Amino acid sequence: MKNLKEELNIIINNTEIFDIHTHLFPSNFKTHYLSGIDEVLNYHYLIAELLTSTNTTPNAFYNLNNNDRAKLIWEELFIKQTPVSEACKGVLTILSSFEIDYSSKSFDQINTEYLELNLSDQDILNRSKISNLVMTNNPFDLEEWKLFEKKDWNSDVYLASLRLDDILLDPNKCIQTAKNKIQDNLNERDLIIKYLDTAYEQSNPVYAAISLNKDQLSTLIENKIFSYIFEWLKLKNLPLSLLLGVKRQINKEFLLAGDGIDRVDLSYLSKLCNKYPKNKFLCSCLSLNDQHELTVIGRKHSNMRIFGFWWFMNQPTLIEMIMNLRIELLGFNFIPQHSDARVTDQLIYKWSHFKVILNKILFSHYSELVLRGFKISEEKIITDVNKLLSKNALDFIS
Ligand code: FIX
Ligand code: ZN
Repeated sequence: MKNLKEELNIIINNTEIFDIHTHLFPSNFKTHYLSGIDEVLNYHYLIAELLTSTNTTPNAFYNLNNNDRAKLIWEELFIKQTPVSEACKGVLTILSSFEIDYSSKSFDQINTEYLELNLSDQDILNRSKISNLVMTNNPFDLEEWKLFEKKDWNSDVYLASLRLDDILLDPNKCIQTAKNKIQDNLNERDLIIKYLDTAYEQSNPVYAAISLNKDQLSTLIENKIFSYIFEWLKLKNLPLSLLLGVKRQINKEFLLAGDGIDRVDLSYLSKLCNKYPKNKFLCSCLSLNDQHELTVIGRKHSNMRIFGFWWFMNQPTLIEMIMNLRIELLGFNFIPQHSDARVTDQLIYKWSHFKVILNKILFSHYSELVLRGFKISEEKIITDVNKLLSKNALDFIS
């Protein structure tokens, strides 16, 4: 075998990716599809950075149109400050990957040059080697759900997931939505299940998902509607993806950029895995505090699979530390990353940044095996990288 680092680089860059959690939509779904440098700059990670590091007030910012917001973020974070945060570096990775020499240009020039690239969503997926991605689809958001009335997009590439947060946040609204659609005299519980059945038939989801704060996690196990949903998920063989530890709107004025971290008690995750041994759970935790316990729980419950570095965890220093921990405790039996992209172009940076870390980590683990006389072949690396970037996710959801 050639130089291990180079070999790893080639294999990692040639392996197709199954992106298990995004907020993306196909380009034909014009009302929800986001792409382009304006949208990239309007990412809520960058908005939070702007609102906490400059004098711009949330009110003044949100009164601007999208293009002016993007311009302001560019001016404040990229020109006046040094764009050193992970989210800022992401923007520069995207621009430099298209060889846009941003240093000598105004924002309008950069924007024009970017638009001239005329990128389709498939161009971006190809560039990032994404074979499939999972969308976040809320069956109780009827505008968004119109996607499934359309047939002009590729449902083999864009896979659905049923996002169920609204059932906890606003059960009455969900029951009313179900009532309007089902037009049947069922009790509330049966209405929801029948509505989910319809949503399942329409969208063919690969999992259902819910994000939870501390209280929501600790009471999920006794939630009446969810006890039926767990039964339904088992019947459908659908995993439930648990996104744990988000505290929504710790700063309401920031809108989508105002969510923070909550302290969850992961013993409830273990309880769920025990109470529903035939159900499958995917899990990602938002706080660094929970990562060790989550990894240990991953060793104790075969019906739970850890995935990704969610949001505030998606920082290179944390990824490196926690991914090493996961490998040390679980081998390669977890799903190391998802993009959480909201703008299609973000796939470029989310995955290229991760690949650099993956290369470094795999190099150190393989080198340790070599020191112990273990033979690392090209085939073995291809198999491992394929597990990490695609197969582990596909196996768990099938
Ligand atoms: O709940 C989620 O799926 C989160 O990923 C989002 O709500 C969050 O706003 C986000 O974009 C994080 O990356
Ligand atoms: Zn998300």
